[in-house]
This record gives sequence, C-alpha cells and structure tokens, in this order.
Amino acid sequence: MTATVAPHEPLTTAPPSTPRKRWSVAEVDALFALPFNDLIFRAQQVHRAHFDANAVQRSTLLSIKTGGCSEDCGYCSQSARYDTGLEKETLLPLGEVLDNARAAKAKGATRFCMGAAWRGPKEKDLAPVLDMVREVKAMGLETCVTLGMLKDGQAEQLKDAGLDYYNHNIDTAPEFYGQIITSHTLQDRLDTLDKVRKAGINVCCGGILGLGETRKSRAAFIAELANMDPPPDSVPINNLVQIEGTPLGNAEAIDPFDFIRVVAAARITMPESYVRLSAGRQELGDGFQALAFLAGANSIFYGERLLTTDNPDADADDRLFARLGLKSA
Ligand code: SAM
Ligand code: DTB
Ligand code: SF4
Repeated sequence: MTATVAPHEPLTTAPPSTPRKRWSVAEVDALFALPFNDLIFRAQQVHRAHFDANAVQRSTLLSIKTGGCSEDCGYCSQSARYDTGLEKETLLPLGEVLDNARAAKAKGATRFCMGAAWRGPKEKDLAPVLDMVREVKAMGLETCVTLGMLKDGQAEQLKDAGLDYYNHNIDTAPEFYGQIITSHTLQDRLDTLDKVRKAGINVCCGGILGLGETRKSRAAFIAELANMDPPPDSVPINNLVQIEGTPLGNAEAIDPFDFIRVVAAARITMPESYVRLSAGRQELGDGFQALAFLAGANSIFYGERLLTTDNPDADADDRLFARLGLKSA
C-alpha cells in the first residue's frame, strides 16, 4: 500500500514566513505629511527597536579613478559631457590606495569605499581593483566599491576577492530618472543590483535629494528602495552638492527639514538597513546632522573628501560625535 499525503499537509514544520510589507507611494507620502515631531518620534521608535540609537557606522571614501565618465548624470562633476573643470585621471596605483585605507583605519573608519567614474568596468579595469579589494580587506577593513554597471561574472570576481558591499544608487524616483540621466536606464541599474545580490555581496543603494524632484517623487524613490526584496543593506541619502557646469549646478536647494523627513521615512520603511547621511553633510551644519541622527541615520562618510568634493574634517566629526555622545558602530 502506498502512503498518501493530504494535499494541504505542510511539507516542513517551519512556521509560514510573514510576507514583508510593501510600501505604496501614497503611504510614504503620508509619512511626509505628518507633523515633523510625530514623524521623528516614529522614526526613533523604529530605530531603537532595531539598532543602538547612539552608534554610527563610519565609511571612508576614495576616488580611485576620477573624471572622464561617459555617462550624463545631470548632477555629476565627473561626467565627460560637462565642463566642470575636473581633470580626468587614470586609476590610482595600489600603493596609494592602501596608504589611504591605512590612514582611514587609523582614524576609526570601519569600511573603505573605492569609487571609479566608469559606466562600468572593462575586464582590464577590474583586475587591479580586485587587488585593491583583496589588500584592503586584509587590513581588517570592510570593503566597498562603486564602479558602475557590472557585466555577468564580474560580481562573482569581486565577491571572491573579498568585497563586502557594492554601491549602486537608483538615485531618484522611477518616473523622474529619465530627466536626470539618459545614458542608461533605471532598469540597467536594477540589473546590476540583481547581479550583486546574487553573488552574495551586500547591497548599498540610495540616491540624491535636491534634483528638483517633487515630494511625490521623493516618496516614490523611498518606496522603490523599501520594496526591494530584500531592501538594501545600506541606504545612502545624498544631498545634492551643486557642481558648476552641470545641468543641476543651479538647482534649488532642498529645505533641510524635508531632507530630514526623507531620512526618517527611509528609517521607518527600511527598519533593518543602515541609513547613511551621505554627500552634502557639510552644508547641513551640526544642528541638522543631529536631527538626521535622531531621525534614524546611523552611518556617515568620514574623512575630508567625498569623491571630488569636500566633506567635514574627521576632527570636526569627532567633536560632533563627542558633543552628541555618539559612538562608532
Ligand atoms: N560611476 C559610479 C556610479 O554612478 O554608480 C560610481 C560613482 S557615482 C559618483 C556614485 C553616486 O554618487 C551617484 O549615484 C550619486 O548618488 C552620488 N553623487 C554623484 N555626484 C553627486 C553630487 N554632486 N551630489 C550628491 N551626490 C552625488
Ligand atoms: C553615494 O551614495 N555617495 C557617495 C558614494 N555613494 C560613492 C558619493 C558622493 C559624491 C559626492 C560628489 C563628489 O564628491 O563628487
Ligand atoms: Fe559617471 Fe557615476 Fe558620475 Fe554618472 S554618477 S556620470 S555614472 S561617475
């Protein structure tokens, strides 16, 4: 006699997993409509349920290949299409990268992020970057690179070299993307993110505010990130650094309270992700940075330079951390 299994009988004893909440654009927009204090309170509650509220992770950035990029991202100093006065450089030698990584570690950074102004790496470009990843990892730092779009197999090579994070931003709302960038599509970016995730590398993905986007577009941008399955491990929120010579060189700056609202919405919708207060921190000043930490930001770029623009000095950040009682994550 053959045993029969009832069709409804569960195949395993594991409890059914609860599906993750999907965020509609309207729901994120409703967060933006809350009174500021109510929104910050909600963000703090979520933050404290998932993280040490006084710990902030620090990553140091280095531009390993500056300028001359083929892409037309309307905010970027490194696009070859705009005259921003930036000199195109070749890939930095390994020794110089390692000197920078060593200094970043000595200063207290726990992750070292290497950025290249490429549409994506060619095979010959990737080999020296793999050496950088291997050697930086061997120093006891977490590794991150941002190299543009990846071809099949490249993410696996990076993973094998010891890469912990790949940064690749969706930058803005799906419906607004084509007004900022035309040389590649949002789908191209999503395809690379998929390759990164499948290779077992942590995803760092966020975007920029202050591009002239509407409040609704900000909501759509956050919903797009939050509905990724899983959401990015790290979510950089950049405040546009206006670069003379780019199409967005004269863009109207975002109201800093609205910037903080987006940080809070990122925290509420992506409770387990690190939310990074990224470019434009200098311009925010100490008070708004403190508000961003209160709203759930728990990561920063640390060190006097971003890629091509200035960031607060590490010593100034140390003083701010001391004044706020913040510690390293
Ligand atoms: N080429 C690679 C790419 O596009 O992914 C890596 C470098 S690119 C400069 C990384 C990110 O920096 C962009 O996606 C954007 O979010 C941010 N970024 C670039 N220029 C910026 C600016 N002027 N202000 C704020 N963020 C900026
Ligand atoms: C991210 O989201 N912000 C960083 C990092 N990822 C690579 C870059 C910010 C660049 C700011 C403008 C500049 O310095 O060129
Ligand atoms: Fe190139 Fe990246 Fe700048 Fe776009 S954001 S122009 S892809 S370096």
